Amino acid sequence: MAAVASAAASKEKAAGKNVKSEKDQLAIASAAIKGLGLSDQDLLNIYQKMLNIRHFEEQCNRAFRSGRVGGYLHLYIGQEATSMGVIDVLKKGDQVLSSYRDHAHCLALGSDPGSVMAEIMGRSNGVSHGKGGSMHLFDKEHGFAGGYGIVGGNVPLALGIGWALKYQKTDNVCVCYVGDGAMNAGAFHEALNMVALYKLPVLYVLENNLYAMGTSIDRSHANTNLASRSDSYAIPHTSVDGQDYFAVRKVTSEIVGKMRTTPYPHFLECITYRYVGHGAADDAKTQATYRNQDEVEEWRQRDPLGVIETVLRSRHLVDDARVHEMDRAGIDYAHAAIDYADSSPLCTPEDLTRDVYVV
Ligand SMILES: Cc1ncc(C[n+]2csc(CCOP(=O)(O)OP(=O)(O)O)c2C)c(N)n1
Repeated sequence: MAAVASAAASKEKAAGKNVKSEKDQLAIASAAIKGLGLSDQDLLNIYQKMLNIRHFEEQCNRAFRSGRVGGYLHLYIGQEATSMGVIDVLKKGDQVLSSYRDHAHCLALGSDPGSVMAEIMGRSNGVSHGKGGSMHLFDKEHGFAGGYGIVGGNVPLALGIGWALKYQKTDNVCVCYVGDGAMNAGAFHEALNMVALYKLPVLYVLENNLYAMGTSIDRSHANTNLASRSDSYAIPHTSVDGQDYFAVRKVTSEIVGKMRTTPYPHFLECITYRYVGHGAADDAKTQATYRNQDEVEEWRQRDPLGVIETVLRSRHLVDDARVHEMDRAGIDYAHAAIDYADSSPLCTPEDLTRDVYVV
């Protein structure tokens, strides 16, 4: 319990950056919506997409609990605005890398939900042909350069992709998602130095959910102003409320717009929270050793879905019945993915050795 108490200061500080009155929240959203030129239909589509991703994750959890998902499963529930808000700015040819908490990034890019679920359940028609599972989704067609199980392992890979994009004289960018835990890996610092030295178009997106497994940021970072750590490598940084899709999208649109004309890295910190355990096997008892339920409930008040719903209601685009209908459509989306995966063939021993080497 001492650990929970000692972690409180930094966590409150980080969370406090996200606390706004409903009036302020709506004003921020209105300015972003106007600046981004989003129509009413766009707003409804964004809400539906986020509901789909949320229900997809809920169904993954059920599949895991019924023994249909082998290996690890890390859910993304609570962090949806950080994947969608960035990815919705991207265009064809841009590349995205994630960590092991990667389902939402792949889905936000437009991967087929059935094929993503099939991968998570080890089926041969999954996006990585059943060889990767939950942590190693990959979808070249949609610009998803992979989820990675090695913490920080994707950071130098983004440097390589950024180099290729610049060498090929494209105006594309590479987005690399990292967790706060990844920032203390050596490879993170080597890569950040080189990415700035070579002026590469790489956007590192820190999903600061305040914990790496059960370790709070102030127990693992000497400097808990995490974004400022990119100063050491002359990389500009921005911090944003990671629960607010509109705020994330607006700031990303500005950063990526500049990056396309003048390649240079940027470090974007999204302050967010996961409502569920680190992994699906991280139960309530384990979580109680590092955070208390009041904290989780506080963050739930700022659920990214709730933030969008408030905007939609204020514009009279939805009422209770419409919200219910859209939620139902999200459940159907997730069930269809599960049904597809359940009826798909399991990865065979032959599948495991196919496509391993390319000559
Ligand atoms: C190199 C390496 N060391 C340790 C681990 C074990 N591990 C898995 S997840 C994790 C915590 C990472 O936390 P963070 O980067 O904040 O991401 P989050 O889980 O919050 O999304 C650790 C230490 C690993 N996968 N890779």
